[in-house]
Amino acid sequence: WLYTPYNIERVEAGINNYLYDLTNMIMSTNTPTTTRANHHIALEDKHGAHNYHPLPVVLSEGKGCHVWDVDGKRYFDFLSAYSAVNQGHCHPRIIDVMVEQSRKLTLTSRAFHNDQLGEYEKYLTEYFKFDKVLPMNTGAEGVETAIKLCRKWGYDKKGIPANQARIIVCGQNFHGRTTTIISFSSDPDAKGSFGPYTPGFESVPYGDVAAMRAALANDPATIAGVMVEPIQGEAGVFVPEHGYLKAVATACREQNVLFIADEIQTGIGRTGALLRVCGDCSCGGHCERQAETYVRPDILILGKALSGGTYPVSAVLADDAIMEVIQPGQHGSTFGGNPVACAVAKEALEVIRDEKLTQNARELGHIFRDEMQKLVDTHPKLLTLVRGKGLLNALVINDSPESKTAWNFCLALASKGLLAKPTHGNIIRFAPPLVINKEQLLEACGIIAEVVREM
Ligand code: IF1
Repeated sequence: WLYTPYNIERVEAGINNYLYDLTNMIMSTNTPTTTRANHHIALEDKHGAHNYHPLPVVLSEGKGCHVWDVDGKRYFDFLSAYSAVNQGHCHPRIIDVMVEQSRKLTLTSRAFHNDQLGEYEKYLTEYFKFDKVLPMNTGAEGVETAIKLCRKWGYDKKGIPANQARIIVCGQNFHGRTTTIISFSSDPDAKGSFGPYTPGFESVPYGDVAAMRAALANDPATIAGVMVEPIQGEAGVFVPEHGYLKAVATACREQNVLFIADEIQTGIGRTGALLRVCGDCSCGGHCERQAETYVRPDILILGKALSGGTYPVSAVLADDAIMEVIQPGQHGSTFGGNPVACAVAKEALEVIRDEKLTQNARELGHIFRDEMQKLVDTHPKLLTLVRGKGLLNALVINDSPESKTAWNFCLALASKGLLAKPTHGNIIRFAPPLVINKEQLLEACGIIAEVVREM
């Protein structure tokens, strides 16, 4: 086992790691990073735009729920590229399909047909039980697509007067970073100084059914849609009260308004359900059991894990009565629906099903929150609470959002071999790949507990 090429690399990397640590000690640089890591960080700093503030870790390999840095140090990945690598890093089945398809045909544009698109569209629409899909690449493009589709439906089908269509969104939302999407953001960093903004959006507090009903009662003839995240990720993993999504969807139906679910982060098993709108079930909303809580969105947006984090693939799903409003020339993308994306996404969804990753997320989610709750109970000075669903969870640090406590917590976690990132200053999101097993999860919980005790 030790002498497989893979492990020999590991041993070599370990020796390098030791040598670099030694160099650092001798030079007393006093930085948490090694010379090799610093080299990469300095390059980014000099030549890249400073639009991110990453943890000082430079990764070069990934497998399953682990990643390795340039010095061969192994970490648990508890961010999963913001829930894009649900299937685990470099899943062999997905990589094989990607390589195989890349050798045959990568891009045709939609000016011609390709032999992967139709198969994928059939598979995806059957998997999520919608009539049609419109394939795109990034999550933000998926959201833009849903907005255009919703507005056009509003004009063509609902009869909203030209340029009057409105879409209701929620406060503290995160739907992406295009100029239209940031127009309805409440985050000053995401939105500030990027105006003028796209009109036609109105925001109501998240989780507040009465506020949503009031917004929908105000001139409903000009409202085309309501767009929500079933759990707000960026806001700090805010789980709305049981029944919220159903109540919003019902209010939408009463006013002939489309209910749009942005499941880019919550979808594809992450929260212990195939889609979060299914409630606590993995049926995809097609069993009787969940009838009271299940919500079938009129428009469903998927991204991130749709490719298992190997390739940007997003999708907008809807039934014929909605999707038919989009005609040739009205929307598209050079790369949307390309053969590699189609082959990869189909395999990525098969992996979710074959490896029962939704169920795993649900079961391990309970264990994780139980373990974290023990820490919250025993360390109330440091920890406020744990919340989440499935393997999308957050630990709230008992300090102000301006404090450095959560950041320092994450640095300490990284030094012990676990990667997570603070959001909104004092919240730490924990979202490992869904392929993590119970033993690994408990080991990771042990690392978190160690840091809690030390802090
Ligand atoms: C970044 C957060 C996660 C999303 C939902 C659309 C998109 C996203 C619900 C756009 C993207 C990302 C982007 C990433 C940070 C990240 C994020 F912290 F900002 F909120 F995941 F938690 N809808 N989320 O969460 O998808 O265009 O990026 O493919 O660095 O901006 P995209």
